[in-house]
Amino acid sequence: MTKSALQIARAAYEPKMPEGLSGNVTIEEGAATESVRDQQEIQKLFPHTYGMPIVQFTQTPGTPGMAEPLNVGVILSGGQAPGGHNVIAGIFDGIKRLHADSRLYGFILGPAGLINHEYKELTGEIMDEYRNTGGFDIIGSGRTKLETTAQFDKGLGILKQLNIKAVVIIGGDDSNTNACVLAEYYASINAGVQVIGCPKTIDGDLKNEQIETSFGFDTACKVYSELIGNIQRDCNSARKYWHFIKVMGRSASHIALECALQTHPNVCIVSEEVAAKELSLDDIIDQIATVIVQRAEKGLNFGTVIIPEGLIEFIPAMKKLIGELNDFLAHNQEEFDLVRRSGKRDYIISKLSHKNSAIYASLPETVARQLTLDRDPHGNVQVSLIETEKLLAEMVKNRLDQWTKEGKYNGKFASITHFFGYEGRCAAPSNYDADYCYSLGYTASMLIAGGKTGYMSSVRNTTAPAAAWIAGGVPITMMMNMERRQGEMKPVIQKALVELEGAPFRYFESQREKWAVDTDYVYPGPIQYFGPTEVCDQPSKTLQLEQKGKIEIQ
Ligand code: FBP
Repeated sequence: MTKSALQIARAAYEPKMPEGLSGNVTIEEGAATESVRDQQEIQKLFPHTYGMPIVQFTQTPGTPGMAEPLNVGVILSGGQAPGGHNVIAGIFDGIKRLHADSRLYGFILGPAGLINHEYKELTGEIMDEYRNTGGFDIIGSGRTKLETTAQFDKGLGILKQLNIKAVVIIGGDDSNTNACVLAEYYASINAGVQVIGCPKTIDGDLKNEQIETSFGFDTACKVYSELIGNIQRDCNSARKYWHFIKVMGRSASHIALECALQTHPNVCIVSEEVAAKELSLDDIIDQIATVIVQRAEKGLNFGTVIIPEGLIEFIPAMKKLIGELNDFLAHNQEEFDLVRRSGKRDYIISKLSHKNSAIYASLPETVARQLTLDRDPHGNVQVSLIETEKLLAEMVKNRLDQWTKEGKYNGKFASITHFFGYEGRCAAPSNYDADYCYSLGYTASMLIAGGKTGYMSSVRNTTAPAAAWIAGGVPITMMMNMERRQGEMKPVIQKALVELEGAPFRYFESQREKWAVDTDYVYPGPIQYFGPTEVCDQPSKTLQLEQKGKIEIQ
């Protein structure tokens, strides 16, 4: 592999670790735990893994060791997130420290690798190629769901063959829910295989009292913020464009909010607020157009609007429309496929209920078409394929044209649209993510050594210097509740949406009017890997506000 100078320098970076993980590691157990809600149902479904205590590691002198080698399997599940390779490096170094003959096996292309018995041994040489790099390419990732006992039994075959004592599943809320179900199943049949989860997703929506953040969020937001900052500097230089910038986040708006905290755009839409205030698409267009008018009055015919990827499904009326479309297409896909392309829009308009039909008819042609395209395997619309940024730009233009005719506006308006997602998911991890991920992986190996199963690796207090971080494990059942999924009540990890009462949103709310009309842009610049700690090691603004109530360094 040819490497850049930065890659070579970065390969030598030694992630900072919590003191509790150095030397010999002792496990301290807390009190029994309960699930966040629906305790009785969850306990019934997870009799072997429910109620376990939170555990925390403390350091005692000596070197951790085991009498026998410890073979471990690792799976990367779902969308890529910066730092995944360091989680694997942490597991590798952890198990090698426990016994030099321990082996680490990576299952190829996600959970499917376990089911199909596709794996590769991760040797020291391979590992050294991937330390502190972005991407999941060391073994690849996939979105196959591990959920049936037939899959679990098939997986057990290869685990037994390789003498694997534990599997680490690195994934988001759904993958960790599945890790918990797998842990319970293997415990119930005395399979002799432990299962540990690791919190991954750039979306930042796998977090709770014990899990401060999912890895990858920090780096991805820093990459998007660098790009947004560059665009802001460009639009503040040319002074002629409004940029509509959609950022990833399938459901929650954490990425959009964090990018706003880092860059101070003129507008940032937060889906959770849209849902709470029951705003319509029209209200959102009005809000954006009003800011454009206010800035035009000051001669500022340029600006930035940040849009969360999942917005469309949080607009109550759009949610209803999408729900009816999902149902309709689930039952009439064949007939719909037979309709000629030019007639599809009218066909849908003729089939929907009166209200939804009117909303559908009001949408621009492209978005109307995108709403009827490519359902995912569960029959849901894929929001990342809907060009919300174009939808909003086009509708804002129409609104401004109308206001011009009515004499309410006489500024100029030209827009450019962007979608930032894939640009950030495989970036080289920031120091925060490199350190956090390595610690999560090392912690996972110590949880395995401690005989734990059904736990998620946890590293807390991460706004403090790394030495003071607290490593341990949280029973996954503790994060669960019952939710309706595809018509059935299922145990799932609660997804963390943006809390409107939380410090990050509150801070944004207190600043947004100023950011709207003033040009108070921040240009964060690229992630720095070498240099002063206040430049290189800052956690996200979201985390700073959540933990300290303030942003320490802009
Ligand atoms: P995970 O939740 O699996 O981490 O993935 C999140 C995400 O990056 C979303 O932000 C985005 O909507 C989605 O993945 C895109 O999925 P795909 O990689 O399948 O295009």
